[in-house]
Amino acid sequence: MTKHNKLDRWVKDMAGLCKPDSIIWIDGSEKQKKNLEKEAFSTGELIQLDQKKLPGCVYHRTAINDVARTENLTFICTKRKSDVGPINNWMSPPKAYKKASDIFRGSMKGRKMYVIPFSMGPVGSPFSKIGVELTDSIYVVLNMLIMTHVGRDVLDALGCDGEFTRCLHGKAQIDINKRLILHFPEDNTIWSVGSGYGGNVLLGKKCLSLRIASHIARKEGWMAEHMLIMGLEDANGHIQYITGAFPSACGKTNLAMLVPPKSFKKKTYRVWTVGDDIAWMRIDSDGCLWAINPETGFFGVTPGTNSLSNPNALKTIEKNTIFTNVLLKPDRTVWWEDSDGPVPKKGIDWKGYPWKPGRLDKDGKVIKGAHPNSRFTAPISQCPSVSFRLEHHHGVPVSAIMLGGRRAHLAPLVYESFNWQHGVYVGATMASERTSAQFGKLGEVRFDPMAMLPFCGYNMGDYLKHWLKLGKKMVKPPRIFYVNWFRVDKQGKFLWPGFGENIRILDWILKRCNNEVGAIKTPIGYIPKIEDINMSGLNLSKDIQRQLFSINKKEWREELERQYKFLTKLKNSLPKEIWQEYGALNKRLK
Ligand code: GTP
Ligand code: SPV
Ligand code: MN
Repeated sequence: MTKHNKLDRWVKDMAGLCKPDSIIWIDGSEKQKKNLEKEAFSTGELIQLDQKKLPGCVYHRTAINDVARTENLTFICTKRKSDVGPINNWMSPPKAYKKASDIFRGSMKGRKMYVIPFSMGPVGSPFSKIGVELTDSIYVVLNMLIMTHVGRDVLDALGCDGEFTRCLHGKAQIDINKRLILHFPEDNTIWSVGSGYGGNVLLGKKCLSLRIASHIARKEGWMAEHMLIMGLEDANGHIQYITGAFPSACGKTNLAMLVPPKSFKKKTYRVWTVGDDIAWMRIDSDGCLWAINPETGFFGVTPGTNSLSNPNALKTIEKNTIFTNVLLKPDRTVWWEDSDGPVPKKGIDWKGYPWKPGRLDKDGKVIKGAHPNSRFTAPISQCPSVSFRLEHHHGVPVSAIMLGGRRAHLAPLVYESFNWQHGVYVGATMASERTSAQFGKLGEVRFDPMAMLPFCGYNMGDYLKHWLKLGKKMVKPPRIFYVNWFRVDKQGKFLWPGFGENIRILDWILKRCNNEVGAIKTPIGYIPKIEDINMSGLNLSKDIQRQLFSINKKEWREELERQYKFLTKLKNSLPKEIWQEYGALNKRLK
């Protein structure tokens, strides 16, 4: 199948370790895909959904203990521990290869090994990266076909000696005690074993496009970020692009395909979706920052997705979609909490048990039909707002970068950093409440620099240095903003309606980029003058508007203490500029 000797050798070596019954090369054809689906239907790995109502759609359940990324089992494996820094999990490469080999050994007996050549970014573009994933899971193959460019043309682009990331995945026993997600940036290699959940096993996504790519980007002078990319076209046809780094399950997919509400009349925008999760950005010959989305699909959160919150997502998932861990209805369609239509009278829940609304578990909690981190996998090309520049190798120029997270208190709806260096400080000290996209305690606030805490493939201090360095190289660096859609009132209700209404904040961000409005200087950054935000048709009381933008100095001083504790964890790798910014903020808050 390949004239690339090193690739051929590696596939044979890995097959020697895992002992599959056969090896199948994925060619990207519709025919092969259909055959794989058929095989997965016959084994129960997939269930075919009603082909009239949901053409091309399939259903999958993961194991019950395998429903989110497992950050504690995720390691960066470099020769020197100091290269991964104080907050990444580290394992020495010999130990990591040995531990994983013991699990991989013979684990594909009775199974097939699929070879998936894939490209992150358009095939053949100078800014794309090629990987080859070996897996014993048809579910993984079908997801990769949606999420990346797969097939023969990738092998052609690789030629007989091209560089590629060696990605090995095996389900083994799906045993949480025998699960490891290992990255070897010095070998351009990823090994993932013992899981069947998206972010752990679709190795082009977080593993290659963030952890390995961030390592490469540092060497090559570009950035690999956990960001959405969207364009906003004004009435004159002028399009400006914004990226946004929010932690997992904090609103990237929703914002990337936002539909402006009817009540927002003053200015009409058309939204163009470029990406919802990952941005690769580099300084182009014009000295500006340009971004591409290396993926071709969405792996999006289902609960809460409905025709009011995200109409474009609903249109995107009408066909050719893989639904994972949602509720299966008797008519072979799907449902999840807060979706459209009536709550079904019965169904089979994400665990595979008969389900009825309102049933309680042994702790008295309502049993959900869909897991809170249930997902859809769908081609970005099916999104009504997909950008016409998606496949353009230069990508799109970036006017503004948003940072954000879930903060019930403290952080205002939006503020702007004073400059690039201050913006990097805001990113370095970002914190957010934990969501169900990660294993761990829900709701706990944790620091998550640039939404990259679980995804940075090297020392976080060096990563922040890299941001500072690139900022100095740009002729006109994007402005950096912070947004928080999740502030609540005393009753715990969201103060801001969010979703489509977020256009009002994006409108202000663009006005700031175009020097059309002033702002109020506060200790933490510039906040809007209320009259500069279009609130027409929202019915938000003056008091709520005030609460949304209030900055409580006492609370911020407490936050500053937490920031200090977090930053000291990064130790001496932390750039001095970050301490400068800390000192300046401390002074402003006195
Ligand atoms: P990952 O795929 O894990 O990286 O998540 P994401 O950042 O793309 O988040 P997504 O857009 O899927 O949203 C996650 C959850 O946040 C969903 O349950 C949404 O309903 C909810 N959400 C998104 N945007 C808003 C908003 O503006 N306001 C509120 N209140 N909730 C939102
Ligand atoms: C995230 O958790 O940030 C996701 C989903 O986008 S996963 O691919 O599982 O990482
Ligand atoms: Mn994500």
